[in-house]
Amino acid sequence: MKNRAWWYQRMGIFVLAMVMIVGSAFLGSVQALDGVSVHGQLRVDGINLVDHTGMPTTLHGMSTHGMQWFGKFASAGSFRTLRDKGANVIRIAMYTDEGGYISNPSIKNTVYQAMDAAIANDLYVIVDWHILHDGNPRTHETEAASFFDETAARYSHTPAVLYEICNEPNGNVSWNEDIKPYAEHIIPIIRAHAPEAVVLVGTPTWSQDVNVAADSPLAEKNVMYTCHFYAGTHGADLRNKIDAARQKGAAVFVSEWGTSAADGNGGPYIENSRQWLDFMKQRQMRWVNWSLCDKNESSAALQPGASTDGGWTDANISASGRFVFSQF
Ligand code: IDC
Repeated sequence: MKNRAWWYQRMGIFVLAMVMIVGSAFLGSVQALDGVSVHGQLRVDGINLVDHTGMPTTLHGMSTHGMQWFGKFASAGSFRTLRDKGANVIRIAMYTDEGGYISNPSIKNTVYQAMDAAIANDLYVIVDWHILHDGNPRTHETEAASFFDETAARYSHTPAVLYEICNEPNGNVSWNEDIKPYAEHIIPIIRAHAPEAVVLVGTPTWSQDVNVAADSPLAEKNVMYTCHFYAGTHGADLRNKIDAARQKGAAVFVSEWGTSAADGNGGPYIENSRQWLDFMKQRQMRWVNWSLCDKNESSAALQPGASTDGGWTDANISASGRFVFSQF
């Protein structure tokens, strides 16, 4: 004969097991539904990115490598795989230089296909005007104006798109003389079609001097200033700049970071990366990682030869990719 206490204990175990099963199924579905259909139009509230209900919302996902080289990885299959792993944003890096848009404007068609594939997977998508060796955004300002006019008109119907108007200003470039006037020209062009779109603005020194932008912020609403870091190169000094900018009221977004050193190689520096991720998590900030490609460099998330259509096994994913995907 089992006594009453025995039956109570069994019932307790059964109820606990049911709670755990139902709970984990629920959490799993929340994670998979962290996309545009849940959060809708994002906006900037103080220093935070919030969703259509006003809830602080974090974007976390991958940046493509240069679309002119690795555009094939920006496919519906890869994006579905990333989404299933928990990502909710994709950044499409359209280089201006190095065989990108300036010499080959038809690259925009590959970019639009990639944006459509991300949107079809319920992902947010950042369209990135990827200046790099052309360090001053004014160098190709005319082309930027026409690209963003066309792109914002094309995507005005969806809350999925964020506009990153200059990847990394660098060299002889000033916030007040170059980047800010450039942003004041480009943002209204975007807003004419997509009045509520969130716009990400690069900062001097390869998008590190967010504190400089914070001293002279843009008057426009729904703007975030970008900070980029590479875990093998940047540490506490750059984190302090982010805190200084936020204390001045500037919203900061990490639209690119790598587990490697700043040249895209070395490492991956997993412990330094963890410090950065903890720092961001504590501030309800998240990130976009460089990069979704199979190039033989340590910042690449995939191993050479990985499928361009997703469905990767562990063997197809690099050390960096395994760490980053586990952090979505
Ligand atoms: C790097 C790529 C590398 C490519 C190089 C030049 O990883 O394969 O040869 O650009 O095009 C950035 C830039 C990003 C860089 C990356 C790593 O935004 O374009 O990619 N990086 O160097 N800023 C800091 C680091």
